[in-house]
Order: sequence, then C-alpha cells, then structure tokens
Amino acid sequence: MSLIASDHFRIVVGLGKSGMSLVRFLASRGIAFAVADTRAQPPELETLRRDYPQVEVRCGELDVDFLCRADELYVSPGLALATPALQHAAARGVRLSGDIELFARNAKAPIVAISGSNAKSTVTTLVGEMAARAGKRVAVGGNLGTPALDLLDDDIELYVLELSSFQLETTDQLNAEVATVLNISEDHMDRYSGLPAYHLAKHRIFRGARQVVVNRQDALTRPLLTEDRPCWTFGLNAPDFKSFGLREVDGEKYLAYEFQVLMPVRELKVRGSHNHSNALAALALGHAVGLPFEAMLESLRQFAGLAHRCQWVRELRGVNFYDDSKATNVGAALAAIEGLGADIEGKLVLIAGGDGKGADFAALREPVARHCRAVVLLGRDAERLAQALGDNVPQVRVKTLEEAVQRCAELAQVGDAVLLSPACASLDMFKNFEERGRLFAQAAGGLT
Ligand code: LK2
Repeated sequence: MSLIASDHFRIVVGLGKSGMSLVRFLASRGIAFAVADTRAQPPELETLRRDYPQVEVRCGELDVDFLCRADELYVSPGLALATPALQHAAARGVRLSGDIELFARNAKAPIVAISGSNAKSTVTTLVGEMAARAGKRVAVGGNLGTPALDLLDDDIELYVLELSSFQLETTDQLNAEVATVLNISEDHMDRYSGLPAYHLAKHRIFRGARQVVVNRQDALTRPLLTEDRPCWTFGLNAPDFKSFGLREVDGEKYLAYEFQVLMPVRELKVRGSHNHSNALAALALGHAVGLPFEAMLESLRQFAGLAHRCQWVRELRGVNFYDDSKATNVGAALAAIEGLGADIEGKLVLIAGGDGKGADFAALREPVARHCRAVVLLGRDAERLAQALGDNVPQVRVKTLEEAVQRCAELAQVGDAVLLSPACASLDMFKNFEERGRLFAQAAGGLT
C-alpha cells in the first residue's frame, strides 16, 4: 500500500449499486475508506461484510464527527446533498463528491456524456450500439446498467455514460469529449427547489466538455457558453450547418445532416416523433466522436427499443398491452400517451400513479381526455392525479397493479391499448420501475 494512499481517508455514503462500485474501486487501489448508510439494513450490506470484512460500516443516522474523519465523501445519488449531516461535514472542510467525479479523474478514453429528463437511456444505448458496430471498444453505463467505475479499463476506447442530475450534482469536472442535455421537463421536485435548481444540476454535465450537442427545440438544453467549442444541434425541423434534423423528399420524411438526407424514418423500428428526435441526438453525438454514418444508420435500423419503454407485452381479444413503466415523470408519460394514442385505432386505458415527487400533473389533463377511454389510478399520488385529470375521463381507483390490469381488461374495447405509463416513480410500491414493469407484464400475461 502506497504512502500517498494512506494520507487520505474516504467515506462512501450510501451502500447501493454505485456505493458497491466505489468500494471495489477504492479497495482495488489500496485507498483507505469506510462506509456509511442512513438505513439500518442497506441492500448490499451482506456482500460488503462478506467480501470486505475489514471495512468499517456505520448504519443509521449519519454521524457528523465520523464523516469528518474523511477528507472526501462519495455521496450516493439517492441521498440529497442538502442532508444536514453532509452540509455540516462540508462546512468543516470535507469535500462532497461522487462516483462520476472519481470516474472522470481516472478515465483515459473520451467520454460521451448524456443527460436529460427523458430518453437518456435510449440515446445512451443507441450511441453504444453505434460505437460497437463501428468497431470501437466501447463501455456503456452510469445511471443505467453498470455503474461507471466498474467500466474503467485501460483497453476501452470510448465511454458512453447516462448521467442523472443527482450524479452530476456531485461531479465537479466531467471533462467529457461531448456532452448533452437532451431535454428538460419537470422531475424530482421533491429534491429541488424548482426547475432552475434542477436545470443548474443538469448543466454541470458541460463542465470541461470539449464539444456539446444541443436540442435546438428546447432552449433549456443550451449551455450558457457555446461559442468557445464545437456545438452540434438536433431537432425535428430541417437542419442547417453542424446540425441534424428531418427533411421531406417526395412526401417522405428523412433523417438528415446539414443538406444531405441519410435515411427514411420509416426504416426505424421505433415509432413516434420523440424517437426521431432520439435517433438524431444519437447521430449528433456519434458524429462528434467520429463514428461513420454507415455504422450509425445500421444501428438505428436494428434498434427495437428498450424494455419498459412503451414495450409491447401481449394482445388479448383485440386489445394490446404496453409496458411504459420507465415513465417516471410527466414528460415521459405525455410522450407515450400522445405517441401511442395517435397510433392506435381505439383509445387508451391508462394505468398511472405512484410517487409523483411533487410534480404538477396539470399537463396530462388535456391529452388524457383526448386519448383515454378511462384511467386506472394507484399509489401514493393517486388522489393528486385524480384531481389534476378532472372529470372528463372515467376514473377507477385500485390498490394493486394486478387489480389495475384486471380492471383495464374489463374496460378496454377491441382496438384499444392498455398502457402502463405512470408519470410517477415506483418506489412507494415497488423496488424500482423495472420490477413494476415485470409485474405488469406478468399480470397481463395471466389474463384469460
Ligand atoms: O430519482 S432516482 O434517480 N430514480 C428514480 C426516479 O427517477 O424517480 C427511479 C424511480 C423508479 O421507479 O425506479 C433515485 C431515487 C432513489 C435512489 C437513487 C436514485 C436511491 C438510492 C440510489 C439512487 O440509494 C439510496 C441510498 C441512500 C443512502
């Protein structure tokens, strides 16, 4: 163990998935550390005790004096930086940091960094596929899949990271090769004072970025300073220089770069204008890091969409069931309701509700009235949703997801679609949105 390492003492605060990746990283580098968690029984405690029996762990209420033994804390994205114990430690000179900051300090290959309120997993996955098809040794992860620190490897040629606002809050300098905020709509209002604070957290992704990608139809995605570095844009209108967009030729819509058409949108397997936007964003990011169009377009043709993202589950007596459990905010649910609603013959029977995280549901009112035959509401914020949706659509209240699926099956008519798109986080009733989606598919699969 080196002398330099023993000068420092770090504490991993929050022992979840990224917490364990920090533990593995610090242990492998011989850096002295301890672990703290606010919960009595953090999910990874068993694994930690088994694999790292020598590591000190403190569970329960955070102890400021203990935290102050560290020169740096790696704070879980699940824990608000405003937590008093963390703020007291910071006031006493302890640095608050996170796994992404540590990743950025240690990554030796260029980083493509992707944030946004919605579509970040889709675009991250697309750019990863594009890079792999182009023959690059690429590692994909962050807020989806593998935690960033577990991706670190000297053989990697390109990192593609999905980053949440919480991960960015604890990141000082990301130094990405190219960074983007795909879109901004309200989310996590239980953790931010308002949209400006959330916006500010997301924009930390641009710190030290050599190039940026901007959504030209969403002004909130534009960094304050673009003049000093290459800036690419994407949007659903016709592109100009350094930009990606849609062009119509002989009545057919094409993905296009500058003045050149690339591919008709009908060759995409995923539907809806938001998916055209996602394809264009991925092209812009891939182009910024030098990926060839041929490989990128083939990846777009092959991409069939992510699990729990408006995923078709089954058909029963002329009714299709779709799992959009990943819609954990209003913006995502709107995209699904408007996209799928316009695509089907009949109407939607919508399952919504859960932990609304302090969201304003008013924007759902009109699209729900237009596209839905009925809404089935559940979870912590069912009542607030019911109020916001008003009485121009029939409402049903249920206690469980199984019951919700059952009621939807009774309400739906031939040509309709049953859509789970909750506009809420799942954490009030489920482990995460993946579990919520699996249980929905299971319940739908069990209908006879
Ligand atoms: O807010 S989160 O980034 N993700 C939820 C959301 O977007 O609403 C996902 C909701 C769902 O239905 O799956 C988030 C919430 C809680 C978290 C977290 C991220 C808790 C956590 C880590 C990351 O660990 C808790 C440790 C606290 C010491």
